[in-house]
Amino acid sequence: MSERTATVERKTSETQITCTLALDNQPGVNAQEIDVHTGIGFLDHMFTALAKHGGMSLTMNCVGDLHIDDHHTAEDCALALGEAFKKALGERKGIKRYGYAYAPLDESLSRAVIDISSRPYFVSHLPFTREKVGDLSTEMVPHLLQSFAFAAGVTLHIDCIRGENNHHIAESAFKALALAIRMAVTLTGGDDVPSTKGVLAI
Ligand SMILES: [Mn+2]
Repeated sequence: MSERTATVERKTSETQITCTLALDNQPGVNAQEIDVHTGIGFLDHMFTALAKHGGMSLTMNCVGDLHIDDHHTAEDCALALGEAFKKALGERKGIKRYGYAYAPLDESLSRAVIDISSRPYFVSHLPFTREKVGDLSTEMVPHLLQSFAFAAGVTLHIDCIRGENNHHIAESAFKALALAIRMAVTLTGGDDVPSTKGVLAI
C-alpha cells in the first residue's frame, strides 16, 4: 500500500495555507504528529481533536486576514484540509467507505455519519446559543464543516443530539467526525472500489 498522505498549498489574497495530512498514523503503530496553527485558537483545538481521534497526522499553518474576521481563515483552512483528505485517499480503493460514530463530551452528544462517496453534501444540526467560542464564530462551525465535506468529496451529516455548553457542542461534533472518518477510511484488505458504479474518485 502506498502511503495515504498529501500536502496542499492554498494561497489567495485572503489566506496562505500549507496543510499536510496522513491518514494512517495510529497510536502505537506510527508516531502521530499534530501541529496546527491557524491563527484562531479554538479552530486549532478543533482540528487537533479531529486529527487526534481520527488517528491522523496533521500539520497546518495559516496566515489569514484575521484583521477582517475569522471567516476566510476558517473556511479556507477547512477547504485545504478537505483537499488534502481527498488527495490522500487517492482512488478510494479498498476502504470501508461508510463511517458513523457518536461522541459525548459531558452533557453534549454528537453523531457524525460520513460516506466517502464523491457526492459532496452536508447537513448539520448544531444548536449553538452563543455568537462565538473563543475567536471562532459559531456560525463558522457548520460553514467550515461544509467546506471540508465539499472539498473532500464526501457526504456528511453531523448532528448534536443534545448539548448546552457551546465549546462542548463543537468539540463533540469534531470528535464524532474524527471517529466516523477513522471507520470510513479503514482499509478492508481488498482492492475493491466500494461502489456499484465501480468508481468513487470522481
Ligand atoms: Mn475542549
